[in-house]
Amino acid sequence: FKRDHHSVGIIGAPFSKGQPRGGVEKGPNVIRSAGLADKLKAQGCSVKDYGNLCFEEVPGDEPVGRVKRPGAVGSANQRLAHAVYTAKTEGHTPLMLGGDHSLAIGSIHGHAAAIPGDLSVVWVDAHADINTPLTTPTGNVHGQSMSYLIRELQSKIPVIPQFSWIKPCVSAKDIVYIGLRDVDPEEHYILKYLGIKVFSMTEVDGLGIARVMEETCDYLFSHVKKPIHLSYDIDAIDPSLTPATGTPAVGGLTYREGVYITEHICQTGLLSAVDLVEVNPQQGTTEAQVQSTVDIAVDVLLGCFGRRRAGNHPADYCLPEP
Ligand code: Z70
Ligand code: MN
Ligand code: MN
Ligand code: MN
Repeated sequence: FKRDHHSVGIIGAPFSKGQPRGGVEKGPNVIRSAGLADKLKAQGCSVKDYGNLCFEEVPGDEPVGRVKRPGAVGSANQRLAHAVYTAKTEGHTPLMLGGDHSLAIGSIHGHAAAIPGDLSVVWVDAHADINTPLTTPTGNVHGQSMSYLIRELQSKIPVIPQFSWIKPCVSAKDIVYIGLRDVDPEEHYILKYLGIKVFSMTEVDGLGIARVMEETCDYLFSHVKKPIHLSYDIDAIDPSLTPATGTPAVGGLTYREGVYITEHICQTGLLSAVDLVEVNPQQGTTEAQVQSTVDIAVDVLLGCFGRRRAGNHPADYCLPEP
């Protein structure tokens, strides 16, 4: 068991055009306002905040086929990929604060470019976000992110000029999903067709979260131990706890399951980059709903970077003597 002290590189990605609801672009600042950086420092991390990325307006951004806002989504993700690449190259563990989940395209792309070999992806979400541009029922790119990144799926992806910079960089065998409960039929077919490892809420119920995480790591480590990209959609957690999100789905992870996932991945010592996405303060009905969502997002991130519920103390702590 290892718990190295990360240097966290925070990258704010205030972007919402991978889905239709406004407000998710406020995610980075509300998560910062909950004291994320100070809390990370208090548990022994060093923190570099790269600030928020600026995304360009793309006039006349008409759909390509079903895919909505291809210009804005393509450009934002290209900028994010560069930012994640830079943070990683400068020795930090990139922490991308979204924004919507289309941003995983740029985040994973930049991460993959910055490391010598392949990475693995742990995708914690109510949704699989693996529709292709030809299967998407909505055209929203946040429901398609993984399809652009998986090597084995590329023959099924039509050309989208604004996405031509994206090079598929993840193998289907290096992906684990946790928390799924709202999967389109075409997505379910893709997951089976590619043989992707899935721990849906049914497996979380049947095995318990401890066995799910053990099996996740056994599966990912069965060949070489690759750096882990954790892409965490806050809607994986039950909407009674994290209601301020765009597409809440009942029957989600408990607070304890949601945090256990991060504690377990942290102690592998392989966590190499993190996304926390889909916190939308405009989707909460009350201030308390927003606060609960943001506080839980922060606890998820503290778990990623070393917080343990049993308590923590500095490695060099000495008891005061009278
Ligand atoms: C739906 C689609 C969705 C969130 C993805 C997914 C919808 N299958 N919602 N992520 N938060 O539009 O492709
Ligand atoms: Mn998602
Ligand atoms: Mn690489
Ligand atoms: Mn989701």
